[in-house]
Amino acid sequence: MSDVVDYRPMWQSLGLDLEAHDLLLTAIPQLYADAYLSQQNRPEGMAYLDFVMSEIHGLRIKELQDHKAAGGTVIGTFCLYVPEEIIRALGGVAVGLCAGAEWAYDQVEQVLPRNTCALIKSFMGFKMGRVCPYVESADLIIGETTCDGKKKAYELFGELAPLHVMELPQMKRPQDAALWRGELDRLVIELERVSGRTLTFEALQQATREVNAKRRALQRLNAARAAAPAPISGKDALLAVQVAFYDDVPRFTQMVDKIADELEARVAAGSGVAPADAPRVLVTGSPMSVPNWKVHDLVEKAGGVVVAEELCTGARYYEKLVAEEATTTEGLLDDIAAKYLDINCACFTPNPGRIDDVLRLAREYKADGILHYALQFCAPYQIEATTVERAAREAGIPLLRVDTDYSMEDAGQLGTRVEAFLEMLQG
Ligand code: BJ8
Repeated sequence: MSDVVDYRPMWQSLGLDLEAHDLLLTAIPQLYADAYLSQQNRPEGMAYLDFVMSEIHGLRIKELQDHKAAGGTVIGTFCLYVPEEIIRALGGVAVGLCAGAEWAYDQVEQVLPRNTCALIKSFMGFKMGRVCPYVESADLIIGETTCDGKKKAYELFGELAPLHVMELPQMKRPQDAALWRGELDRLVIELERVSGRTLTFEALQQATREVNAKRRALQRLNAARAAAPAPISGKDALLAVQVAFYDDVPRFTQMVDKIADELEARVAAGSGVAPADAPRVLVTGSPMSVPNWKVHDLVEKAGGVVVAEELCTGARYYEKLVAEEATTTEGLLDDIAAKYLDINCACFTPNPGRIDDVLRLAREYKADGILHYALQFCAPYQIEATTVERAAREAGIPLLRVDTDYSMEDAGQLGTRVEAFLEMLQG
């Protein structure tokens, strides 16, 4: 946090538990320093993301308060299927609320079973423990019917915060697409109510262009990772997508484009962050929210390099764009609905698109191996791991399955498995 500005009055006005919040703010910089600042030869442009991280509960929250004071709204989201374009077009700033750290589990386990995935326990814990200024800044939080755990947890979460739940179908047939399109209309009505504004074509078109530009910048940054040696660590690339969920969109786009310029120059010069023969790993599975850097950290500290993520905090976030040619609001909403339904989450059945994506990304990024990461008790990803593993075997790509949570208790054991996997890849 900044040494200069005292944010405590702001946190207090948001209703945070200041003592608990202090504890959280002591833990994250240590984690960050160990995982991030210890890296060698990072792109200079990463200084921006270091700064954003250092102000994650400070300056960015102040910006959100200023935005609200100027008549805008802050809208919290938990899932990639929630269209940021519509939120922005109605004067909202979208902020991703998934949390990647254990918090207030003693309180959470009074209302949720212990064997609930860490992502759900964590978002409930951040709310029940009153330590997240993003949750407390939100005028509305949007949930979605993805996995059963989230769906049922939202019923309890909705008792604590203003919540709107979108019904996400679990198949991709024409009738499912029609249902989903209707859910976008329902979202527009709810956001118009909360913002007091009316959706216009011009605003939706501009928001679509801005969010696409953000995705294009991330596409550029990530495309450079296909080179050997990799010009940026997997950890840094993961951080860029994590920050994309809550940073100011045009500013973030500009800064990521600068990092991409730097990476393209590194590729041209043949310089990188790891030796050219370092084992290259594709990571696929459950999302990784800040400050969940555990798996990338283990791989890269063991001498490997993560070159791509088939994750919601990875390619699923930036690969697909919304078509920009529509000339009416309805047409744009159709295109937004189509783009978002085209995300391949394991909550869908069947989900062949994800298998195709994993194999394609492994090829494009010249991965030597695939690490399948699932949160414990995340049935969709833990079960789909079997299908991914079979496909990888058929394609001749070694795969390591890692089921874990947010604690560091298994780090030693996981580290040993990761090291053995990397050795095998080096053959
Ligand atoms: S689009 S991955 S963000 S639903 S980890 S809560 S699935 S039990 S988060 Fe997700 Fe949207 Fe899909 Fe992405 Fe359930 Fe699994 Fe927990 Fe999960």
